[in-house]
Amino acid sequence: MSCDGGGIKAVLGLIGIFKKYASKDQDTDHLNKSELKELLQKEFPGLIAVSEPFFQSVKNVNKIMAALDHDKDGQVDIQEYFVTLCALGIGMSKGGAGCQKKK
Ligand SMILES: [Ca+2]
Ligand SMILES: [Ca+2]
Repeated sequence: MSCDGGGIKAVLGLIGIFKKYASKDQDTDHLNKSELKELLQKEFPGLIAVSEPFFQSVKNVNKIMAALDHDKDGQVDIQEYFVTLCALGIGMSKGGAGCQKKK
């Protein structure tokens, strides 16, 4: 498989972001609460302010974790991470630029 396409590079970049933060403790396959918080703050700044219903209701990392942790094991795995990105991408595609802050 060629890895030269923009789409492949974008997906690899998203995987790289997950691994960068998931690897801050010994469990490199999952984001714990602090890893998730750091990922969201550094890679998705302003996400909570994005006017998407999925994120509007979340006020703290506990609620974010609860929303993303579909299998309720207390951590976010790569599948849960990509499900979240899908929801975000769909919301952003419907909302135009997607990174406008709600007034
Ligand atoms: Ca981890
Ligand atoms: Ca989980």
